Order: sequence, then structure tokens, then C-alpha cells
Amino acid sequence: MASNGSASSHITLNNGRQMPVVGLGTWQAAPGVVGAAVDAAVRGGYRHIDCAYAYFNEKEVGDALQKLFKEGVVKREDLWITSKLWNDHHGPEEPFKCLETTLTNLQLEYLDLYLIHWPVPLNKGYTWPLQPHMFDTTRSIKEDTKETWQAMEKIAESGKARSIGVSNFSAKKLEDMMEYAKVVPAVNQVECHPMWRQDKLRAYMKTHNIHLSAYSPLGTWGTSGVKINLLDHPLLTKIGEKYGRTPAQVSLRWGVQMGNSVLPKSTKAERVKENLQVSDFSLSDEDMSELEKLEQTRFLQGTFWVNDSGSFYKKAEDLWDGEGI
Ligand code: NDP
Ligand code: 1BO
Repeated sequence: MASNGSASSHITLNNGRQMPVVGLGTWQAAPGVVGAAVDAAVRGGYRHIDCAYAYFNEKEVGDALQKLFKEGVVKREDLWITSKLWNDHHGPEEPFKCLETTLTNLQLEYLDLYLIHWPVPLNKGYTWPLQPHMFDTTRSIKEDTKETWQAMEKIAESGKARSIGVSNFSAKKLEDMMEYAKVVPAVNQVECHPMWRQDKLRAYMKTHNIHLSAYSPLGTWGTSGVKINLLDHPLLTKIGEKYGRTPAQVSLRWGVQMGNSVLPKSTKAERVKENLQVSDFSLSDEDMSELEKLEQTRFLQGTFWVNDSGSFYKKAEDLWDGEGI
């Protein structure tokens, strides 16, 4: 997509399906709050919600969706709902069980997009924080991904997920998948914002027409130890003032102009609204170039999957296959 702001409200994926560019993130949207956020978002015009089994709030998201359907605010087919297979359900059979739990909680017949959440196989029942014996090391990451992806392909065939993809995959892991994938992932959902552009990964994904869906598009959460808050960066403030926009809107608009979909999370009604208002202005090429000069830092390094004794990943660099932290 050109950096001149010619961004549409939908992205066409490599299977021809159209995904709304802005989606509401639901990670760390607490029970008791997430339903209201989904309700406000959909009433305010969002048509894309990003969920996951491991966010442990899908039932409340589902209740909110049912209410919206019953009140006639939207129909199921108007929405794009993504969810993610959790790490303790990898393998040839388990993905179907995880999907069924998600569909039951969301109270839906199908997902629009189902992603392998992390290239990290865990033993049953584990999420985080890091605990001894949580890692499933019965097969290599490559074998685990192959088995799991083949199950995902069957899920796509069944129609219970209309598109399938991955999340937190390096270019190396995507390349490994190309040896056996009958269905090329439609999406790789990864961290992306002006301080973590993902240039190399983006270039690789382009060669296979895999869409980059940007998580943490406001760059406001991290395990890197870096204390910079992207939204407090003077450059984003300066650019925002020029357009009468907030730093959050500048960061999201940057993502949209890069060709990403963006998944901002908020449980505050005013911010939910603010984060959707990124289609009615464009950053100039000059501003895009200024943003390109920002120092690069992966905020979510995945250190919770790094362990000296149990994990395949002995250091954060291993998880990303040396493609940068
Ligand atoms: P975001 O970049 O969306 O930032 C969320 C934070 O920013 C929250 O603290 C929120 O607070 C605050 N915020 C939201 N809007 C504004 C605003 N307009 N101005 C100022 N602050 C704002 O980070 P996330 O890490 O939550 O990522 C977004 C979504 O991406 C997740 O919710 C999840 O759906 C997905 N994700 C996926 C991952 C994966 O492994 N696949 C990993 C991480 C995220 P408040 O709620 O109080 O407004
Ligand atoms: C472990 C972080 C997951 C957020 O999607």
C-alpha cells in the first residue's frame, strides 16, 4: 500500500476474503469490562474483534455479541471475529477441541480467522507465567507446527474457520511451513508499530502474500524493559498536532498506511471511539519518513517462553530465530 494514505477500510487476504482494517483487541480486557467494550465498539462502528482462548474472556465477548445480534445492531455476517489456538492444544487432534471451546464461549457457528497463537507447544493446562515442566518437547518445533498446521487446514476445510493463519511467527518459521502447507497462512499477527516496523518479516510475508496484522499497535505494553512509551514520544505528539489527532491515532494511521490491519485494545469508550477514527486523514510521505527514523525495539519479546532447562528457546533471540529483539 502506498504511504500516501490510500488505505481502504478492508484488507483483501490471500484467499480473497475481506478483513476490516481496524479490530478491537481484547487481551487484558478484564471480565466485567470486556463485554461493555465490545458493545461500545460494535455500536460505534467496529466490525472486527480480536479474541483468543487464552484471554479467558471469550464467554463475555460472546454474550455481548449475542445481545447485539438480538437487538438487530449487526448480523453475524457483518462481523469479522478472530480467535487463536492456545499453545497447550497443538497437535493433530487438540486444535479441534480448542476451537470448539472458543466457538461455544463466543456462541458462534464459525470464526472468520483462526490463528496458531505462538510457536510454543505447552503441556495441557498451561498458560503463563513460566512454570517448570510446562513445555511439551516430545517433538521439534518444526514437527509440532506441521502437525498443528495440518489440523488447522482441516478446520478451514470444515468451514468452522473461514481463514487460517499464525501469530508470532518469524520469517524462518513461515519459510519452514512452505515445505508442506497446502494452505498458505492468510495472516501472521505480530507486534507492529512505529517503534517496531518488522521490515524484514514484512518483506518476506509480501513474497507469499501473507497479511501482517499488527498487535500492540500503540506500542504500550512490553517485556523488553525499555521504558519508552510510544504514545508519549514527542514525534507522535508533534505529528498529531499537525493533523489535530492524538498520538494513538498517528500510530494507528501509520500502521494502516503501512498496509497493516491494526488491533488496538481499550476498555474506555472514548478511546475505543478515538481508535476507530483513522480513515479520515492521511500522514504525508514526509511524516511517514520521519516516523521511519524512530529507534526500533520489540516490546513484547516473549521472554515468558524462554527457559534454560525446559524450553526450546534458551534466549529471546531463539524464539524469533535471530530476526531481532
Ligand atoms: P495496544 O497497543 O492496543 O495498547 C493497549 C493499551 O493502550 C492499553 O493500556 C489501553 O488502555 C491503552 N490505550 C488504548 N487506546 C488508547 C488511546 N487512544 N490513548 C491512550 N492509550 C490508549 O496493546 P495490546 O498489547 O493490548 O495489543 C492490542 C491487541 O492485540 C490485544 O488486545 C490482543 O487482541 C492482540 N495481541 C495479540 C498478541 C498475540 O500474541 N497474538 C500479543 C499482544 C496483543 P485502556 O484499555 O485503559 O484504554
Ligand atoms: C502471551 C501474550 C498473549 C497475547 O496475545
